[in-house]
Amino acid sequence: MYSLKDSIVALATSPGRGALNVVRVSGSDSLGSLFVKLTKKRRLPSPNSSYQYLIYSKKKIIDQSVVSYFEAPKSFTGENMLEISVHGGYVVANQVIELILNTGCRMASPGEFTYRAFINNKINLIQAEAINSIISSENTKSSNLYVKNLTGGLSSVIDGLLKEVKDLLVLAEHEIDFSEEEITLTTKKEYLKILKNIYLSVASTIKNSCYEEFKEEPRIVIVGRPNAGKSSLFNKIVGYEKAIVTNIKGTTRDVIEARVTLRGQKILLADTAGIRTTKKKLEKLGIEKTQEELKRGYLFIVLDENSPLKIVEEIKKIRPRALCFAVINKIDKKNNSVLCKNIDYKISCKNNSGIEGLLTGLSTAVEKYYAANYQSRGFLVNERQSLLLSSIKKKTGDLIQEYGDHGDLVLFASALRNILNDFETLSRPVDQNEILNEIFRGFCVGK
Ligand SMILES: Nc1nc2c(ncn2[C@@H]2O[C@H](COP(=O)(O)OP(=O)(O)OP(=O)(O)O)[C@@H](O)[C@H]2O)c(=O)[nH]1
Ligand SMILES: [Mg+2]
Repeated sequence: MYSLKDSIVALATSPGRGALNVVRVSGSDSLGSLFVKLTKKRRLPSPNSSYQYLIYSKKKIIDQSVVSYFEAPKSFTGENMLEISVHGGYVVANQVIELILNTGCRMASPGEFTYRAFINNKINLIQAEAINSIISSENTKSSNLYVKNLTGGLSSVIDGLLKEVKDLLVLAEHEIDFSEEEITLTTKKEYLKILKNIYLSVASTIKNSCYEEFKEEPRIVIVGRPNAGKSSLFNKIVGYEKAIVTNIKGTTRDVIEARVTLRGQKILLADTAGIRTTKKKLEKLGIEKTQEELKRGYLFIVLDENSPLKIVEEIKKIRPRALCFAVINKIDKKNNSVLCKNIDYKISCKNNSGIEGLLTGLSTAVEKYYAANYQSRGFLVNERQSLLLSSIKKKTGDLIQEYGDHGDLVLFASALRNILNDFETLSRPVDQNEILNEIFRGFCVGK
């Protein structure tokens, strides 16, 4: 794992053009000499403060920046830290990092700042994972739930349960060491009662967590007759000409997919082959694929120049509760504005009219999708956490059964130790380099 001896430096922001870049330094050493070298001031400012400084490379000013100084243990890593906000772009931050490297700091590896925060007991493993998940979150709902993991939610539940298991183990081990004459023994019934409560809490935490849903963004499928303008609309939403658009009917054959962020929410948009009866083999195959899409889409944008309602009916035959937007396209052509009964949106991909309204409708539907999947759940767990929680639930359930049968306290304590170990792996693994390696290496540099 990472060495904790050296001071480390890294760019905390994404490299490239932007207003600001933040260079982070963390170390157990005083960062005084480094600060003095960069700013030509006599000493570090008072802890937990931010001031504006000129930054020097030898005698040359290279930037005007804001430096925040955090003194251990009151910092993200629990060590002394400097956060230097320089102007954005490719040049200044690299110059500053270069200067810092020349003072004996080394470049941080991915996740090394968070690793130090973990080692210094500023956060537990669930919180460390939450930080990484927030950074890579692609929709507001999951991000909000991960913030809850970070600020206590899941980790306080796990830590609470961990303590209960530990207390129970201490009690059992204590009784194993003493005889009946020396202390009042806890009854088998009492042990089982405490263990059952732990089991129920784990079960309800699992029930109250979502994992699978997190991976799936809502699948929004554009369907309709050939030439309705499906690919044109698809390209509009995606933001570039991803799908081929021609005036030849049956242009699109394969299902074309794109992951798009629609007003802050991730969606998977699919363009399909136009539905019609045809003898052309390739087009037929494409239409079969469209039929498959009808079975799995969350929302269908049913597009037609005149009447999308017939296809809406066809979809409803297969999926009675499917969400369908009946959309008329090409309203720039005069004759299309007439037939408008039961139509949700009238648009023109050619002159952009009605597109914003359609996007608003879509984003409201997507909001509902995420709300249904996330709002009823309290926690969002990753695969590692999900597997461990299931294993704990199984082991606890088995132990209730087995101890109920044999009543042997030594066996009980040994199985309980195993459960405690799983809890610790979840939030604060002791000496499990492999797990830590895997988790922190998945971070970005500077975090
Ligand atoms: N006037 C007008 N033409 C449009 C509009 N939208 C698309 N078109 C044209 O309609 C033709 C078909 O567009 P596509 O986007 O390829 O239609 P499609 O539904 O994907 O067609 P297939 O893939 O063959 O099923 C093209 O010539 C487009 O330029 C519109 O809003 N107004
Ligand atoms: Mg097409």
